[in-house]
Amino acid sequence: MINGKKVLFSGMQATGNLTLGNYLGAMKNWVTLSDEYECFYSVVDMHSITVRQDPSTLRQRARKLLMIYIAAGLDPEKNCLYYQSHVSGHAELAWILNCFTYMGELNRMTQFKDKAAKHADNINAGLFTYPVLMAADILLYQADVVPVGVDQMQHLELTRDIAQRFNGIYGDVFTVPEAYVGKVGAKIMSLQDPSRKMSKSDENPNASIYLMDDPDTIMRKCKRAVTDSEGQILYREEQPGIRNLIDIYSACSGKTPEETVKEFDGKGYGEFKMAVGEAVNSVLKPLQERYAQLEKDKAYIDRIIKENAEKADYVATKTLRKVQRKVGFPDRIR
Ligand code: ATP
Ligand code: LTN
Repeated sequence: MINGKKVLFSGMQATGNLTLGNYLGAMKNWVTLSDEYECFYSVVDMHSITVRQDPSTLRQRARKLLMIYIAAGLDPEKNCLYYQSHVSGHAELAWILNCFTYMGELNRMTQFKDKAAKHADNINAGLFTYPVLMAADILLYQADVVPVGVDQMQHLELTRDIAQRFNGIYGDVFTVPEAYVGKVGAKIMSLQDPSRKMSKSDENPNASIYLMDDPDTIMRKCKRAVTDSEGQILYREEQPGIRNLIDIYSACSGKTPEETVKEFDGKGYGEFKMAVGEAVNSVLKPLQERYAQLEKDKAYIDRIIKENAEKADYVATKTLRKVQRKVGFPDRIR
């Protein structure tokens, strides 16, 4: 508990161009939950270097991502938005937790297997212990809840196992966190192949809507979205393309999929696709406008970065000192 509220932690990597999937699956829920919890949203740049990065691109993208957090509606005066690399406790706790995590557990992680296959020339130890750093992120802030998309559930289970193992040995040190997965939009699919998830690393630009796409591009991508020849707008497995568009429309307009189906009963695909494009634009336009404003205000963003890093560091250090004592490191002499 901080300020009488439960704690929420989540993070996103600053790699690639953010998609509508990232927004509807993760960021939109962050905004909804931000009043109820004391929130920490990190730009996890330390996770990014598990895959080779160009330094200046990484720096630019990290700053952009932080501004997108704000543009998406997270008030940086109320929510702690910060860079992971500015708080040294993440690396320090990760080291300790590495000594409480088994090789066998890390070997089972499907994201490691996928990324190792994708980057066969650089299977580094950081890629392997990535989930331990993620556990450290969450446990440092004693988070009660962690909103993520479905693909991160396995890492969250491991975090819970590590926390329980540590608590079993040393007493109640860590809060054991719960995952939060949203109801609508938890898995947005590719517009060109609705059997695959919309991903920022897709080579085909028509497969994803990017958060910074202009209105005409968004309309064009929606019009070209792969559907079927059934001719009916129904929410069912047999029509994965239409189902995905219903998910997108519902998530953007705040309706349930059932309400959307009713609204478009008897209408054609062309008309529906136009409505989807307009709904996406109505969500992304204000985000893009706020982002353009923020880009002009360097001093404001710099102040946010500095103040929030200090706030995060204060909370993180409190947990870290407790953990260091528990494992038997000597006290610091003041
Ligand atoms: P990559 O395509 O490079 O694997 P990614 O697009 O999956 O990246 P991440 O940085 O791994 O993005 O994910 C950030 C957050 O967005 C996570 O919480 C993830 O679950 C969520 N997310 C990513 N893609 C989607 C999607 N298509 N639908 C819903 N949520 C998503
Ligand atoms: N592994 C996550 C990003 C991430 C994260 C976290 C999410 C790193 N640390 C802590 C939630 C909580 C990803 O690839 N999407």
